[in-house]
Amino acid sequence: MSRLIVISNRVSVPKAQGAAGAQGGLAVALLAALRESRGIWFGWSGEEVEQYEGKLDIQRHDGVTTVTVDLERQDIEEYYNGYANRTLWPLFHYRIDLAEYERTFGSGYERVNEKLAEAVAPLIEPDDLVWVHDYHMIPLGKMLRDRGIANRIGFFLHIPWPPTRLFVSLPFHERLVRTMLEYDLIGFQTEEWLESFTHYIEKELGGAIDEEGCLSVDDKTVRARAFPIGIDFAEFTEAGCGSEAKAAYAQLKSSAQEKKVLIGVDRLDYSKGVEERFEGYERFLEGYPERREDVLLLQIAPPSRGEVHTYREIRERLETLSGHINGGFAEVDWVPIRYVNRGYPRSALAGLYRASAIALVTPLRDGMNLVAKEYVAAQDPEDPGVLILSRFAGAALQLEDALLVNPHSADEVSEAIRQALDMPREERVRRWKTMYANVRDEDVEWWRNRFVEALAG
Ligand code: ADQ
Repeated sequence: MSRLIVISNRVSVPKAQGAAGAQGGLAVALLAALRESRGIWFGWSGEEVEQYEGKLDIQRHDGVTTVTVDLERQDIEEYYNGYANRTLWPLFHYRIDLAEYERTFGSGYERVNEKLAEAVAPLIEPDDLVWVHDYHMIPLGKMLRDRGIANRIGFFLHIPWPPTRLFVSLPFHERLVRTMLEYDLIGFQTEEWLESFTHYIEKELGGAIDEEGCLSVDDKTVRARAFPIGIDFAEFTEAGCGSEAKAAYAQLKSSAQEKKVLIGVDRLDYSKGVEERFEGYERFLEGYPERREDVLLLQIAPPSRGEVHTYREIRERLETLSGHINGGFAEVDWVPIRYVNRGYPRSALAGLYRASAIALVTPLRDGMNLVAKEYVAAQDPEDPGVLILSRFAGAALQLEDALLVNPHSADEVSEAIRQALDMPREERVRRWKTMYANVRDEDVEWWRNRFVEALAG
């Protein structure tokens, strides 16, 4: 088995025993593969340093080596807060209205990718498989090639790839995509994002695609395929049986007092459609006044990327909107929205999901969306809840038995809530069963193995 080198913006250091529940499913899956292959996980430490010197912080925990570097202020501003989160993130989520095309962001992004390539290249040995993750690191493979790295290098994009007509609004788009031709394998979450990418290759670069998914442009070829990511099913199910999950379940059940709970769990981000969700819920409260007091919406959304202005704005807008809805509809003993601005460990989330009759997962655009899968995994097989899922989430291509909605339409969201509340148990069980089989079988290990095998083969 070849040694695996994982490269991503941030590195997850293995946690001490007992704290595993706090670690994301992706981290758990990658750490398991790294442990088996005695691999290395490389990336930014998340820390700032006065002056960048490329000093490596090498640590070994539980059979895994992690190697991190600190970045200086300007690097973090231009590469992370700038190009990654203010240019690529909005553009790739179809929000060209929010995308900022600052020249310094683009040059900072390339500069930091060069620094990271320079730092990691000496660690790579001839038989290693190199796996680069996500939009922070798109050109990294090319920068490794420039340093003589001839290994197999794969890239996986966790977020959507935008349609060509939007993507070409990015200055130097061709330069960015041409760096991707240096990979051996490029993975997308769904066929839809893969299609957008191949469309760009054909229309803008005059490339050709064969039946195997090999793209060729001039003298370069690269394989591109869809590899939908899953959750760490075994770990999540186990967490759901633990005391933390049970306590969260009991607490929500008792405080809901027989009302049906609708749950939303999101990182606070405009792509997640939380405002539109609140509006859909408000439409439901207006349209079905007699059912108001049967329901409550629990929205969990911890702040993210606090340094980026847009994120402060969305937080303020959500606070105003939930205040407006609560002000307009609340009774002495009932408040329609409980808006909680903090994160929870996934073990507690498992209990909250199980206690909720409906999940509202309504992103305006999402690479995959693991919350939808976690909700399905957490349900009681005898009495499962209903998943209302945006058709614009990658997960909708696998979870076809969810109630699929257009998250921009308050009417559709409202109607789906009504339909979910009225859905007979047999139908809930039938829909849940097929989704559950998918979430269980196409889990994060399945995803990781498919990618690594395709890269190695
Ligand atoms: P994210 O945009 O972060 O990830 P998502 O897949 O929904 O989105 O969530 C990732 C994890 O964060 C889940 O395990 C979830 O439980 C946790 N989480 C989210 N909100 C939380 C909250 N309020 N409190 C506690 N935990 C919370 C990106 C892409 C996605 C893609 C993933 C994985 O944007 O489309 O599914 O990567 O590839």
